[in-house]
Amino acid sequence: MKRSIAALALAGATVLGCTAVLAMPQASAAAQGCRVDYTVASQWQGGFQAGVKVTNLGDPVSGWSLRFTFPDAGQKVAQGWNATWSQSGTTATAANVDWNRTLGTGAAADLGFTGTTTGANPVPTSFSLNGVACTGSTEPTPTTTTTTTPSPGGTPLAANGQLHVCGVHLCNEANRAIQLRGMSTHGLQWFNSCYNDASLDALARDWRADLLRISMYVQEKGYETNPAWFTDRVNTLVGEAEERGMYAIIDFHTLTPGDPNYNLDRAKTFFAAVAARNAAKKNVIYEITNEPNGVSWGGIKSYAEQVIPVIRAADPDAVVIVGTRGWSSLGVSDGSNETEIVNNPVNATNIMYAFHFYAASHKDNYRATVSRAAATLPLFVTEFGTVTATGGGTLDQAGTAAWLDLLDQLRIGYANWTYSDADESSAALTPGTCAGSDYGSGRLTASGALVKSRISTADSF
Ligand code: IDC
Repeated sequence: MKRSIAALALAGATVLGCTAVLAMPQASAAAQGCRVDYTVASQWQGGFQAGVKVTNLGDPVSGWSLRFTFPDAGQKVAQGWNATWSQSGTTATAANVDWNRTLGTGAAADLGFTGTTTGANPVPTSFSLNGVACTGSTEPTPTTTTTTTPSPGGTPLAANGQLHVCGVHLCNEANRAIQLRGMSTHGLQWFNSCYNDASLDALARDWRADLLRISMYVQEKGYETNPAWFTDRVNTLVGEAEERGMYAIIDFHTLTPGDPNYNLDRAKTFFAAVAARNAAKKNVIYEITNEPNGVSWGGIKSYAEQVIPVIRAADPDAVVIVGTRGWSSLGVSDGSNETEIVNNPVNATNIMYAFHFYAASHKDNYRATVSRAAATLPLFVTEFGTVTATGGGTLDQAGTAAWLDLLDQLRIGYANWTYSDADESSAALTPGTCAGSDYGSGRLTASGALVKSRISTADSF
């Protein structure tokens, strides 16, 4: 839900107030107006991190810059994201980057930055978008500020229906190649409380996610410890995604041990149950093994050829995704490449192959492999991180942008690790978020803001 007033909020949800009306357009002029939600996500001695969500309330703009003034001359933008940041005196400017150049009516860009400060840390003032003050309303028709943004064509699920693989792409019922973009849960055994009505509403409406990947670890206190509970929880989350018009990837999150055959019997039991339960649903995609490691491609293929028939017996038309060698790197992390799959594909139809990357660890040689493989193999990036492969470490903004630009260009779907409040830099939500009911912009980490800004752009279904 969009708020209808201009609010400048600090962490702790203090509404600091709305300001005077500006932007009186002439009768023939384009409607202009904007709202800014400014949130201090965290503060420390000498520094702070802020989220700046700018919502365009006027006619669509293509190319924009947001300006604001720091009341304290000691405040400086140190590093920003989702825009090109600059500062002159106390005036900071955030100019659009390529992928958020267009802001439709009601569309928002989530920007953020870390800043330095020498003293008090007051909230900036005088926000303006393309020179028009962000008062939270347009003139002269304030009613436009209370409408929620209709998503064209309804939800992703309503727009696309039952999916299938066509050539190297994922296609919708109209046989059009589509890209699904969304988020992965963290391990349900640890972060189950992060998947509730409020968080899933935010994911579907605010993030405009097409997809929820449901990561069900098998080991590490996962499925093997309580098959009935995990099966039930996965089924429930598939239904929660469906209610909100999102697709759901059921991820049988094998990791350690890396040979999926270790879990073959469990996989057959689990997939027989979830495929029977969800057969009538159009929003389900099955990912039969997360990241095979320490196992040959032949071993993975053999596993796939035993699990896929179990799924097909219950749910014949669903897309199935098969993990690849070397932690779903198409073999690259094991010194191989996609040719081992191209020369010896899984003997099944309507399947895709998984590729995973972590932007700070996996660079050009991985991108080159994906570019090449995408010409022959249907690929789905069922998991990626903006950080290092440990799930922590530095956020690699440039690497993430390079990857997502490539995936957009190739129309390869993706899910980001993770939609959780884990205390690690890959998590999209700040620690403690899931203990409350606020999943708004103020709870985003730098990674969350970056990924949300990509996922929430208009789909090209
Ligand atoms: C990581 C989690 C971390 C957890 C660890 C062990 O982020 O909290 O302690 O798993 O289970 C993957 C895996 C994914 C990893 C992630 C980051 O699919 O399970 O999650 N990662 O290390 N592959 C590459 C990176």
